[in-house]
Amino acid sequence: MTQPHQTLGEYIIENQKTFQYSSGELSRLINSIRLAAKVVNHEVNKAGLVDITGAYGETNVQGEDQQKLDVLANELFIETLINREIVCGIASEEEDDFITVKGHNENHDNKYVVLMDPLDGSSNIDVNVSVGTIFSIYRRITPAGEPVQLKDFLQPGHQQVAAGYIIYGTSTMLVYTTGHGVNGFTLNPAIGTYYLSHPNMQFPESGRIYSVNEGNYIHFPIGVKKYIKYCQEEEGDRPYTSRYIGSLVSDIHRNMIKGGIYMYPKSSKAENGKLRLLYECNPMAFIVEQAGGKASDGFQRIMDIQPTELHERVPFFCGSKKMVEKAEEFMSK
Ligand code: P6P
Repeated sequence: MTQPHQTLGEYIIENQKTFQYSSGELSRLINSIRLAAKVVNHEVNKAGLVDITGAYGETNVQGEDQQKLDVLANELFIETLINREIVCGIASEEEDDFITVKGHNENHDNKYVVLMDPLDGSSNIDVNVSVGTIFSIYRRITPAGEPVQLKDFLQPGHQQVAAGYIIYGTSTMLVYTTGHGVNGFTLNPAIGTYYLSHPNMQFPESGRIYSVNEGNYIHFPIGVKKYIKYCQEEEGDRPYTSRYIGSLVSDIHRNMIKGGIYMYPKSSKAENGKLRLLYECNPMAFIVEQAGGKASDGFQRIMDIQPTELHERVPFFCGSKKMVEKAEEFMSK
């Protein structure tokens, strides 16, 4: 009989000592995300069956129609994180401002802040395309005991202590890093347990997949246009294959397994691109770099960017190291 895969719980306990500041709180934080993800997974998987899909009739701070599952996922993760009394603050794509969280005795002693996109790619829900949750975890930099402040959330990505995503696809996976490599856990929905299915994930150094919304081609900077044409030329291992799901977690997860580059460049329609630095680009960049890949805005490392506001957007080039470097070469000319 093959050795059963390690469960997420067993993995966390075994690697507890490698967590920086291993007071067990980060483990409990990851566990709370694991629990909320199971509930969201249940709701996402039955979305077509009950009147829970479709727009919620509200728009979020991004001006995007809020899908009902967006709102539900946001509320579920916030509630779970607050109940576990580990975080002092939460920021979410679905919340205009950050949420201050008090501890059990009304104090502000909790050490961590969580930033998240509770359900990225939610416009895909009604067409049954996979979506994802993205989370980013920092230690607060303001003194414990005081209410969390905006500066606790505006830390550069290289300060993250953990980051991860859940992909609600043909199977549900939790993929995360605490700075010691990237591991993927697949949920067995029958028993509600995650198993270590993808240990030590490595981003292939190169690949033959490029992911970009080519419908925006005419609006891209000339360097991006020239890189896309480079991908399409008949030479060596090119032309590459174009694969774009329109769901960030799905596109990057596929490229991390097969090799490839994901691009959301700036354009004449969106001067800083579309993706948010704090709860989309930074966590994905942490994961991609920990797996040996690269993530930049076309010019500088994503995780070195000093954030200035919660919902700021940045251009995003992310994936196989050699492919990102080639794209940056075209951008620099
Ligand atoms: P476009 C989903 O809304 C999202 O934030 C990412 O998940 C996805 O990669 C991107 O936007 C798709 O944007 O403009 O190509 O539809």
